[in-house]
Amino acid sequence: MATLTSAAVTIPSFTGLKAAAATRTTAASVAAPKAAPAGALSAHASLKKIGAAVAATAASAILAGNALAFDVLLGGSDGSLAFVPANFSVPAGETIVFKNNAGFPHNVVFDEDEIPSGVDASSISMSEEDLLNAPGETYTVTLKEKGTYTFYCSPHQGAGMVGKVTVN
Ligand SMILES: [Cu+2]
Repeated sequence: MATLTSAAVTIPSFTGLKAAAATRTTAASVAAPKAAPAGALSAHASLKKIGAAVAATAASAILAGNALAFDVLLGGSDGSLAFVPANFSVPAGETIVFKNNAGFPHNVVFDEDEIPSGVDASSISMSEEDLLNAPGETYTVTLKEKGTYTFYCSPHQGAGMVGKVTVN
């Protein structure tokens, strides 16, 4: 895994949605979506501003078989190379669904130096070479250890496509 420069970790508010989404997640591992704690649905409300993306977001949650998931768009609808939102919180165990939106290919790689100690970055990341190429493609991960995690899109890390999730 590459290490992020401090510059890359400074996450600009690409779309203004930044801290808009506050959800909760719980711990878990990678893999298949599982039932998340109730109340996570409120996360979807914060995506309202994205307009058309709302329907797509809901669809992805349904496809994942998990209505209680936190959705993150890969690529802003305005063309920005960013995670939307780029900075959010989830309760431990809540499923996070990263969905290809625009400007792909994208991927999701957690920085091994910027995640809670004891967590294996490779177990929660896509490989650097693995890319989501098609619109609507998703990558799902569930984080069980509390703490902050920094992640990036390897093709666009240099362009500032980095994000941070706080697991409470
Ligand atoms: Cu990207």
